[in-house]
Amino acid sequence: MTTLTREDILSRLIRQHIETQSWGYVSTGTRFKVYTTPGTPRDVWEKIDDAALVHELTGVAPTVALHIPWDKVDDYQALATYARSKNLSIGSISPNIFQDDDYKFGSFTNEDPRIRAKAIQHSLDCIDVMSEVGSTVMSMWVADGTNYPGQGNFRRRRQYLSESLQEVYAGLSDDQSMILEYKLFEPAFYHTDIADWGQSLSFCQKLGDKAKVLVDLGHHALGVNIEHIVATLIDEGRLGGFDLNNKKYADDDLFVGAINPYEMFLIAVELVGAEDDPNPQVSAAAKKVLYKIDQCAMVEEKIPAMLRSVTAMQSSFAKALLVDREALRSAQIDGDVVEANEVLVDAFETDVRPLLAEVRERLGVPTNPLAAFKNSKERSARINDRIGIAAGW
Ligand code: LRH
Ligand code: MN
Repeated sequence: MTTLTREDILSRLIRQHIETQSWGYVSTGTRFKVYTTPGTPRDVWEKIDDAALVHELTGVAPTVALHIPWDKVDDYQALATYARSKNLSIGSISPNIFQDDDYKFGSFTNEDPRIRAKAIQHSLDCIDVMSEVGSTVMSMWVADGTNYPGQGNFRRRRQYLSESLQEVYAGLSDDQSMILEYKLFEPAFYHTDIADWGQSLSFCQKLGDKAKVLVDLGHHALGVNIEHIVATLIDEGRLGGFDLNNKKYADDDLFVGAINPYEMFLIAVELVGAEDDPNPQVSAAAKKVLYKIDQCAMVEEKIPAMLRSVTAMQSSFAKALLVDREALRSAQIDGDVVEANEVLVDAFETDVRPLLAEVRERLGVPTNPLAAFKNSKERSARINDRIGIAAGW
């Protein structure tokens, strides 16, 4: 088994930090339909209430990501104070440069300099929001792309994008950073300007040290080896964070571990290995990686779906911490292929529920957060009290 002591593993799991996302608590759907669910928040304050409840029930979700303008308020300091009163902090801030009508033909890549300037100004305004709420991470997704060959000039767009990102990057203060997301397709269906990890990495390297890559687990072509991408980005010192969810086909945004928990485990193996890397730069960078949920509960209740994702992340990391890395290394060096895989699978197939129950006891939270919520008055109160239009995106 692992060379880590039980106490090592328990203390690592107790310190785990999973950031939930405000838009994971509201009505979202597909282009075909957005269903509502009883008890859904009606505004950002109720989104904060739900994120705070998820932290209260798990002990490892102390921050919530906001998306602007979905979470726009007149007084962001009041919002941060409200969150703190609920034992929660505001986490990363996402500018929305994909829903305004002006962005029909792109935001940072638009041929019209006035529209590029508009997207840049919105992003700079989001940096002001970060300063007001005490957030240090800008989570940037550029949805820009085209639907048909010939519609756009790849290199001219790349030039516009690079210039736009530089203007936003220049607005960051020393303690603020940017994580740059990539996505293979959707909403664009022919090309996307930041379509894969390599394209995001090349922009980040051009921007500077405060720019790193954001890996959304739903943004790859089928069959792509995400744990290998993660290892590569760790090696480049440019892994900034994750948008955590799960998928069967495309950007399905299902909850973590619902379809492929083994993949999430293999990704966690790369991460805990990096946290313990003898190279202090690698381990320090690995300990700064942001784990942010980015899912859409389209037909299921939002809080249970969020609890499923947070506890699935705890399970993936608990199993990854159980990997006997010395046995793995010697099997790899000896070319003992079957043994090497066996070492991993042995950890993956270990029942970590007793270990996680102990983590939760030490955190003073329910040993089964999902069951605790289901039987709670919190759930029934939300269903009974939250009358009126549910928030959505
Ligand atoms: C794009 C994305 C991005 C968010 C959006 C809500 O698919 O993953 O991270 O801004 O979802
Ligand atoms: Mn995402």
